[in-house]
Amino acid sequence: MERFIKVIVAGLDNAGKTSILTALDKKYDFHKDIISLTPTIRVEYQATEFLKNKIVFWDMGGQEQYRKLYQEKQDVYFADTDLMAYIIDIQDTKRIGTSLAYLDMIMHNFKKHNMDVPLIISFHKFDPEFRGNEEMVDQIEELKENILKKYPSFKILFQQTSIYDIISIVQLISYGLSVFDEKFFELSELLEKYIKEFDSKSLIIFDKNGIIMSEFYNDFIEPEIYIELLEFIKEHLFLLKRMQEESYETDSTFLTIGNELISYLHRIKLKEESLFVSVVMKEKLKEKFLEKVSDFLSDLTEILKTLRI
Ligand SMILES: Nc1nc2c(ncn2[C@@H]2O[C@H](COP(=O)(O)OP(=O)(O)OP(=O)(O)O)[C@@H](O)[C@H]2O)c(=O)[nH]1
Ligand SMILES: [Mg+2]
Repeated sequence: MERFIKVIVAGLDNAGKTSILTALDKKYDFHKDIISLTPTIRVEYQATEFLKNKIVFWDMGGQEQYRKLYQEKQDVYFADTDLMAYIIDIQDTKRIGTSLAYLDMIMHNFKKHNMDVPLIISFHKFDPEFRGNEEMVDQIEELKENILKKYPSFKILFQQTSIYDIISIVQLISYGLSVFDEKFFELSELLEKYIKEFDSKSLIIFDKNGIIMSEFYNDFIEPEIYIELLEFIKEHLFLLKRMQEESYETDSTFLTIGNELISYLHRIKLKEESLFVSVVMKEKLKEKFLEKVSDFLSDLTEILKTLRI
């Protein structure tokens, strides 16, 4: 049951849409590509795959003349949208009102044509240095409330993103895509169960392109290991790309970076598709993990088999 999924990526000019798509495509070593980006002219298309589906991102250039054009030719641009990622530059405080007005214009089109489009709204350029910034966090909370109130009939998810935090970018698209299959809920329950059994820090299932199908984090992640954990996950994105590109002999590998944590990456082959399990845990729990991992992998495979892959 292959299908095309049309994902509109919209927001004002300079919001960071093309940067997000570039980062998503490359996963690492993309900063030099982002520095040389120029404003998008009308729409650029970028295709990828998620499970058996072909996803086409419509990167909608956000300059004023294009926003007008989209409004005039709504049928061309907004028809058959399966998902919209709307990008708000949270550092461009002066233009947040303009951005909300543009969002409203698009929402108006969806309503007019009875299109029930799920949305993922990203507060972008939420760079790591803003994490503890209360003023910004409060502003984001207020924006979320207002948006939810304004569009009560739409399914809306929110995410904070920054190109300096590649995982936030991967999550943005992953959350959006997970609305397409209810099996993702079962997957999430399984991860919740096993993260407890392993007492691991994170448990993530990636598809072959590094899109997160499901993820779970331990409630207790010590601040001093947080950065290390993210490094491991980044390393896994890198490694799974290599496992895909080169013919890797083994299907699983342990990595050690810091002095407390270790990580495990395992490739599961299903029909023609490869999926990846990423686990980060304390080194001292490795033996316990190895005792249970085969149960986990077989339970997981059972669920994955029922997904449309
Ligand atoms: N600080 C910061 N800057 C970012 C981030 N993402 C993108 N940028 C910068 O924002 C600028 C605009 O990025 P683009 O991706 O070209 O913006 P766009 O939304 O595609 O703009 P249009 O194509 O004109 O609609 C670039 O200079 C990027 O380097 C981010 O997360 N943090
Ligand atoms: Mg652009």
